[in-house]
Amino acid sequence: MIKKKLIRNAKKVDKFIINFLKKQKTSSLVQAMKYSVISGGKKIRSTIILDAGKMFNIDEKKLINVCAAVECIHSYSLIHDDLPCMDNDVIRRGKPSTHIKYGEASAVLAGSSLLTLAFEIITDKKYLLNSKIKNELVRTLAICSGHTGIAEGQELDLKFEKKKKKANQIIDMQKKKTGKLFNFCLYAAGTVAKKNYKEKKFLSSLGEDIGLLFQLSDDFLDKKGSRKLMGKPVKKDNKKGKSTLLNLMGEKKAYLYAQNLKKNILRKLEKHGKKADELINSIKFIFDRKF
Ligand code: GRG
Repeated sequence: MIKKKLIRNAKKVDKFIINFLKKQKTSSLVQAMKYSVISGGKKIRSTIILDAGKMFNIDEKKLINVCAAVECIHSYSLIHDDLPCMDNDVIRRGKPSTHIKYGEASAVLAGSSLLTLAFEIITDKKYLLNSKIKNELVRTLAICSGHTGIAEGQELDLKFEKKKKKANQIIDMQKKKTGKLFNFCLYAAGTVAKKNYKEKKFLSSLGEDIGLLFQLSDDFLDKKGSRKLMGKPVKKDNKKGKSTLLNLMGEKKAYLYAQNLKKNILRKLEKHGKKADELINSIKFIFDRKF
């Protein structure tokens, strides 16, 4: 069931991005951008956005730009993450990483172009949201991505290598590196649904917890998962001396921590009743996933 939903949503987002790029002037970077963002990955963040939209009765058409923008930022972060100066990974989504396929310079530029494309997509004239909402989406996406968000998370992740860090430092780093984009996913659905400040704050924090859960399962999959299903090399975290909760606490304690985190997330969604069913299914997938 969840697999079908992921594929259906990924197709919609891919189609949107292809059409968006088609309407722009072309460039020598488009191929590398498409290589990274189209037909690659689970597009789980888009599914989370659309699930949250269902909770608030929002038409998918009102969220598709947000999904596409988030996937552009996500793919950008993966291109840069794979570079030799960062995690130095040569395989991503079962194929050569973007810098292996197109060279480092083009990969850096394709990544940067996906970052800016995200903002072009949200501010597009044809995206029929009022300017105030678009402005809020742009501002929040920028904050979540930049030096207090994903970029800082990545900086800390690299700095923490081979260092003994405390649980709260690792949680803070992972909530930035991975959690901030999930934070934005829920916040954006709340913003389009015109929720009040308190509700949006609640959604941000819930999204960040979902992101942390996602990262925890990623760390487990690095240790115990299949390279084939993951589409990327596994068993790297130990070799690189990555600071993860799994490395710090050991399997049993880290699993209990993740299980508890999942329970708390699901409890917070109870107030939305059946309308949260799709989101709940996706969160269960995040916890149990094998890819
Ligand atoms: C975004 C401003 C900005 C800077 C980028 C390089 C970098 C700074 C950040 C890296 C962040 C990173 C790699 C976080 C890990 C998140 C994670 C677990 C990614 C894997 O996500 P999946 O499984 O990937 O959703 P697919 O392939 O399915 O899309």
